[in-house]
Amino acid sequence: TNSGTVAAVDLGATSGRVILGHVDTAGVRMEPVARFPNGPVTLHEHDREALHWDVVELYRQVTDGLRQAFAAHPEIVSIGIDSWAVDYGLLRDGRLLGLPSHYRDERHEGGVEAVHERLDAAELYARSGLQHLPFNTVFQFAADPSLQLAQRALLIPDLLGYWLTGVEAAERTNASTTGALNATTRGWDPALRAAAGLPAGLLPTLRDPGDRLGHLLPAVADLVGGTAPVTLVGSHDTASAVVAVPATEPDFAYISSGTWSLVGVELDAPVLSDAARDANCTNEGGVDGRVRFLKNVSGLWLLSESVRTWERGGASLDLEALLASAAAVTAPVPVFDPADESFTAPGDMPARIAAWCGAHGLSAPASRAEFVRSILESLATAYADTLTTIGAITSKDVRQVHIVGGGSQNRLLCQLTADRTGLPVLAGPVEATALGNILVQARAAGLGGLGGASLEALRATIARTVEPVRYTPRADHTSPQSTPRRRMSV
Ligand code: ADP
Ligand code: LRH
Repeated sequence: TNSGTVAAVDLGATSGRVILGHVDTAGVRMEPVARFPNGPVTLHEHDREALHWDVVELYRQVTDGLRQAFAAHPEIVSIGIDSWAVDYGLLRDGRLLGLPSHYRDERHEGGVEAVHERLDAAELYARSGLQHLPFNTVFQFAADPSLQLAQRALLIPDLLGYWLTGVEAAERTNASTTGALNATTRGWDPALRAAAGLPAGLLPTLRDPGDRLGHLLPAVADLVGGTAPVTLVGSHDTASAVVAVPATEPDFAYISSGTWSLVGVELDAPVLSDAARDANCTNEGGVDGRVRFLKNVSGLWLLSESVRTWERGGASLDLEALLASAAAVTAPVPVFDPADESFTAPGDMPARIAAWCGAHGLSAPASRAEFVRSILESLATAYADTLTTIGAITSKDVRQVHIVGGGSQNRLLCQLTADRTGLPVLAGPVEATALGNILVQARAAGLGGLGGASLEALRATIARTVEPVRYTPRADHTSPQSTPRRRMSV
């Protein structure tokens, strides 16, 4: 049959969802089934508070969502799972060895030095092509006291896939965020594995988006009230989001905007030059062997964590109203570096932003509205600087910028991005990640005439289905020549 329904499980760092995709030759229709919160859980550990993911609760929410999905649509032909990158669970005898660590847990920093002692930063980059982030999986491994007890490490979507099917695998796009995958061969790299101190056999066999992982285990099928195979998708959420960029021309850049902002372009081969490494750009694996050449420049975490701080003081804040007040700010606000590592851990974000400004000779924002404006100006400036750098490194002539994900609903951020880049911004879809997840499953199942379709054909399907909101650069708001790490007021 040419039409059918698939279920996408998309786990973001702030929320998870189960969304059905009804696919036919006209396009894709999404039907949200379940949405649930996600976030760090703090647990005391000897002399400190450690950040974890409650993956057991996520499993419960996912199976609950699938139960609702099967109740509404028993005909579901496939299930696909994606999540945020880098984090993993350790298994021994098939059993989880403790709750996975959260990438914002500070323990990982101890792993950086240990890995660098074995392979210096240049050699690491030459092999993995990965942006240095202190929570890259190899650094987490090197700081993980349970590693020597473990027989297997499974990244989060692979862990959920294992619990659903009993099959262990490492989906390749997400594996590319570990720092143990070779950017050129796209296989596990023995030198990188050794540098992270990984026991033999810890990392499972690599598999690709579109491969079938396995059928639901009988006990799981009972639990969810139906059955279907689990199909591997771009299980790194950003890989799925990039599949669903509604681009109709080749020379586009994308910003996948949520907790993080992933700013970049799609290439056919990795760029491992000194310039790429100096700019801290990453070569992550995309669906169909494409390279996601991008940079993680932090994201709306800065805003959500500020809101959380203010709400702890007793206020109850409406995001729309806060963004409207930020849009009305006319006073100059400081532009700070959103990727500064002082903003990584949970905590009082406005105080940290004020501290950054103080340390760099800038006056701190004076009100909540100014803080929000400063965050969005700083993100938009970082986007523009990053696209300038990426354009220079890749010689790609970027003509338009697609913003996808939750942040594409932020009209002020989209407009500022158009102003700072001087390029038209096309905003949406909001649920790009789920759409990319759905499309890769639909292609594997041959739904909607998509069997064997190229990424371009998948994107054309998205472009037929969703109409992005267009933002045009305002001439009088375009900033002068962008330079990296600009530290002045706008
Ligand atoms: P993740 O997948 O990382 O959990 P999402 O793609 O779901 O993130 O994006 C979440 C972000 O989207 C929020 O932090 C918030 O800033 C933004 N957002 C969500 N809803 C709105 C809205 N109605 N208007 C503006 N921004 C929004
Ligand atoms: C976005 C994301 C991003 C990674 C980060 C850890 O959700 O997957 O691509 O850098 O989480």
